[in-house]
Amino acid sequence: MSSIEHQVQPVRLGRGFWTATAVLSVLAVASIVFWYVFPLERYLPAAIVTARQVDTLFRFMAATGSALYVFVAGYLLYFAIAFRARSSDPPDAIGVQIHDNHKLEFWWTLIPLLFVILLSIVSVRIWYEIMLEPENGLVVEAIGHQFYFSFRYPQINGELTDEMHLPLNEPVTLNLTSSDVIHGFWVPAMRLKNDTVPGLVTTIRFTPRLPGRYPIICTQFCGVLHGTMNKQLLVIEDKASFERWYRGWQTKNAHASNALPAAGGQPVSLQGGNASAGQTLFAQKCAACHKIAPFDQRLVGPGLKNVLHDQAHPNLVDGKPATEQNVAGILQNGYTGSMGTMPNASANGLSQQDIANLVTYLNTLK
Ligand code: HEC
Ligand SMILES: [Cu+2]
Repeated sequence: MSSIEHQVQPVRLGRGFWTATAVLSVLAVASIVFWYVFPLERYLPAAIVTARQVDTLFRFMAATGSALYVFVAGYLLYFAIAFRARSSDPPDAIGVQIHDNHKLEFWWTLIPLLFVILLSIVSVRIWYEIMLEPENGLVVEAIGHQFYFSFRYPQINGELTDEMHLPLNEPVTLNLTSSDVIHGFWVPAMRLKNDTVPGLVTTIRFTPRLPGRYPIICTQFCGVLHGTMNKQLLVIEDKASFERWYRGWQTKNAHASNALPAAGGQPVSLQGGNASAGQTLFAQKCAACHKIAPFDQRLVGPGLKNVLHDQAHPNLVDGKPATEQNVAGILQNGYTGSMGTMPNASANGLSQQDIANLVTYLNTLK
């Protein structure tokens, strides 16, 4: 028998094939059931409302993925064994060469196509639920540093560097940014994760639903001590405990705002400030680093549109209340904080009159 004749033998799928199919079907169904009964939340609590939606998506993908894997890997094994070379085969025997099977090709295109469409519908629905979290509520900032996260809260001076506390069942808007390199803010229990990028503010919204203490982990390799950025905790607690914690920090950090701005010990005189001269100066000396836009819209430094009239940021970056005198203090002395360095008056080439003009101008913006 020549090897050419050998090639045209039709392939027969015997009893073995149907047995294998039955076994694989049982395994596939078992893997689907496994993912739907597996107690995910026992191993990874769902700390926020939308965490459960993400779990729904995860279960769906894991179940369908495992079932698919069972069939692909199972048939691969079955065919490798069923069609193996036998010792009775001639030494030059080659396997059956098959071209084109329109029926098979039709189904293996259609089924994955339908599956991918279904997957995108489920994903988009869940994505919308995550994006549609309420916009009001507590606004918190988390800032990545080498090698820790710091947190800013409305009406608490300065930055907190130990834990991030949030009240139960209240919508949160979390603004993320970085002071040095790219970090990744990840709380596995929230199922949400976002990079913190210098010069950019990204926002995530969520509602805590389960009290507890959950690790915050950095997910971008950010330097030698990157691996240590998993020590801080997100603490979700009832409203009363949160209020106690919040007031505690307000009192503890209160002194920061009581210090007077010093221009070499002397307050800067704001007499005779001219707003339009200030506006011109701003375009020349400040616009490279600041937009006339809300605080969160950063270039290098924060947006300055509401700097003197911002309910959400009653304090300046140095923790002092947003008064004309304190803004003048920052222009005079500069300030290095979590976002970078605001140059002082001599670096910016500002006279006392320039400072008065700039502050007067900033005060006209709302
Ligand atoms: C090289 C970039 C740079 C330039 C130029 C610059 N700033 Fe800044 N400024 C910053 C940074 C960065 C911060 C925030 C510092 C921090 O908290 O880390 C800041 C903070 C401030 C703040 C405090 C804002 C707040 O909400 O607390 C004010 C006000 C301010 N700058 C005004 C000005 C003015 C007016 C000028 C122009 C004379 C100017 N800056 C020029 C980088 C700059
Ligand atoms: Cu990091």
